[in-house]
Amino acid sequence: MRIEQAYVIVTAPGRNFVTLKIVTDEGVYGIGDATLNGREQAVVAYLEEHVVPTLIGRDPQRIEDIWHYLYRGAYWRRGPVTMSAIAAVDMALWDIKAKAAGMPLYQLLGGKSRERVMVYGHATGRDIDACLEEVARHVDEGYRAVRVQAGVPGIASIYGVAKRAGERYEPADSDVPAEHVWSTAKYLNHVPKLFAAVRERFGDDLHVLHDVHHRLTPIEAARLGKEVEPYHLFWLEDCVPAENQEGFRLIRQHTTTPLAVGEVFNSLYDAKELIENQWIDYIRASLTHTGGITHMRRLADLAGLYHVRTGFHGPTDLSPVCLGAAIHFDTWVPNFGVQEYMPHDRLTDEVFPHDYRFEDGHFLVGESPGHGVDIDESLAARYPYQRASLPVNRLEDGTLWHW
Ligand code: CS2
Ligand code: MG
Repeated sequence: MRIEQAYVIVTAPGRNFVTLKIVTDEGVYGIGDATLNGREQAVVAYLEEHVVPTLIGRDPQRIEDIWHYLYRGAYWRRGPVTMSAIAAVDMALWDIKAKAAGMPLYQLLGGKSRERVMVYGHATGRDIDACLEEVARHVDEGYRAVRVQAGVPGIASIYGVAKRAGERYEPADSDVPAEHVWSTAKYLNHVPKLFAAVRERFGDDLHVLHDVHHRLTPIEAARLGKEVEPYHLFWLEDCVPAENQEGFRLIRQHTTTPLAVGEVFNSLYDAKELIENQWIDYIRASLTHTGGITHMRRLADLAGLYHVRTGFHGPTDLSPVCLGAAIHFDTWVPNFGVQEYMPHDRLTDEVFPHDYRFEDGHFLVGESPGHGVDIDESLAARYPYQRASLPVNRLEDGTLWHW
């Protein structure tokens, strides 16, 4: 089998998605997700200029060799653009291998470790009451785990909270980055009240999660972790920026609230100290941004040695291709924790037909050969790329801060 053709498809059925399609001389093809929110065109150029020309004529069954060829052959290792491009190739090649074998991807990985994959949904509201209504809606829809984010009095707009009631929050929503104003003091005073209200109304059984979006320092994160301990969070996510992995040592010394991190990571090396020192409980990387299935299974295996479980990133800005492949991975991986789920809109689901199913707070993996997600290219062509950007935060005195 040889790779005959490879090309990139950019489509924006509501938001941008970058898909790599690899076609073989035997007619079998595979697709991979290369979407890097707000930086999509950088990955398109990387793939078209530097990756696709090197793939033509290669044996697509040699996934491991092609991964190392692209990783080492670039000389410039790692980084989100490089690793998203490699991931798209990797995902497409696993899709091809599984189709050629006539098996769903999870079988090639080692078979089922579980019958279904627990997900967490997103409840957001401008204030605590509105947020509780959203949590209630998720519980009614069968979710066992819900991420809870609410507006904070005195902060006009918060990334991670929907702008209007009933709407979902959209990570990248403006042509150039919007600038929000942030107050750590107001936030820290408010979050424990939110979780007290959640436990009061929904009792102890619901898994509740919270995302800090990298906005605290380690000692502030330690305070938050301690103060929400009575409400038994499933996890506290991205409580500090993780470039300095040592920061988690300090947080860990102070709190038993489980910690999750990793959605901006792009390689195992970003997480190595965090895992080996047992400073975290969940690794949140995604197949798309972290080198695909080949690299993520190394990361998951390392994590498993240290009791760290997976909790893959699953926002709307990763395409159904990534989500579909992740559900196969989650079905197999022994140290699974939870899968994030922000449902794609109807149009996106039409552009990317798939065989995974959401039922009763869980995903059920499909049985069709490959990762079970396809792309309708003629429909995709109707929705051209539209630039969109993630926001930034400034402190009240104007200092540029994290999201
Ligand atoms: C969020 C994401 O899903 C999450 O936990 O942090 O919405 C994230 O901000 C976006 O994927 C960024 O593109
Ligand atoms: Mg997050």
